[in-house]
Amino acid sequence: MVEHGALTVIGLKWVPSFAQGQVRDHRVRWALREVGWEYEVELIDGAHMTTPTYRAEHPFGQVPLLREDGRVTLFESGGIVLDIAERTGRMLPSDKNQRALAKCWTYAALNSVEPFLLELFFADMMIEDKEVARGYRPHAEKFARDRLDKLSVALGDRDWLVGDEFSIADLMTASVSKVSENSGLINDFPNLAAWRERCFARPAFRDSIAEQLAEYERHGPADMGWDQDPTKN
Ligand SMILES: N[C@@H](CCC(=O)N[C@@H](CS)C(=O)NCC(=O)O)C(=O)O
Repeated sequence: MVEHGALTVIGLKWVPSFAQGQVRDHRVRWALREVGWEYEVELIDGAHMTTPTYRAEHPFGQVPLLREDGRVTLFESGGIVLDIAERTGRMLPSDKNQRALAKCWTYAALNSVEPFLLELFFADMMIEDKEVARGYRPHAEKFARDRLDKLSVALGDRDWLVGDEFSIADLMTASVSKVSENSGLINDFPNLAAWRERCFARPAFRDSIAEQLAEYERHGPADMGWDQDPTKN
């Protein structure tokens, strides 16, 4: 049993419906639930993220953040998940080569997959000038599709990305794939869609998402300090 201090995951009080289920603190909750570490949740609003106190903890004023009594506060979802895995020895293959590979995948998820899926997400949901968005979308989709295609080849017919068991490679990559959820692109790759279902069927994932969605249900745009849902302007 690995000792740890009292844990608090920092998340947001509310986000628009298209982002619900995607906010990255679910990665931290998922990892903590996988290893059986209990945590509290603190929900913050838009103004709080800009305060110097919060910026001292999170340089970019974002979520997630993981506070732990007696330990440094951690930011950046991949770094936090990796730290939880290394401390507990869970979600990492026992073979040292496979273990190193699982860590590589954690970085690959964030650096080689997520940025490409984010472009598609921006084209579909975030670029306000719809003409610009329409013009850009085919390029964004081409690059996103290319990354998913390569990911699909890398996974092949195996159940998990590295070794024979679920690892942080799967947790991070499956979570990252949610970024382009609205596009439905992953369904063009049946092995990826099935693998992702396997990841998302895990109780730790389901419970972390349910917990997050229930929090959004209890809040609204005003709790974030917004007059209205910013996507309804
Ligand atoms: N690379 C960071 C990204 C964090 C991030 O983009 N967080 C979003 C929520 S999912 C956020 O805080 N957005 C509000 C903002 O950037 O002001 C991570 O993985 O932790």
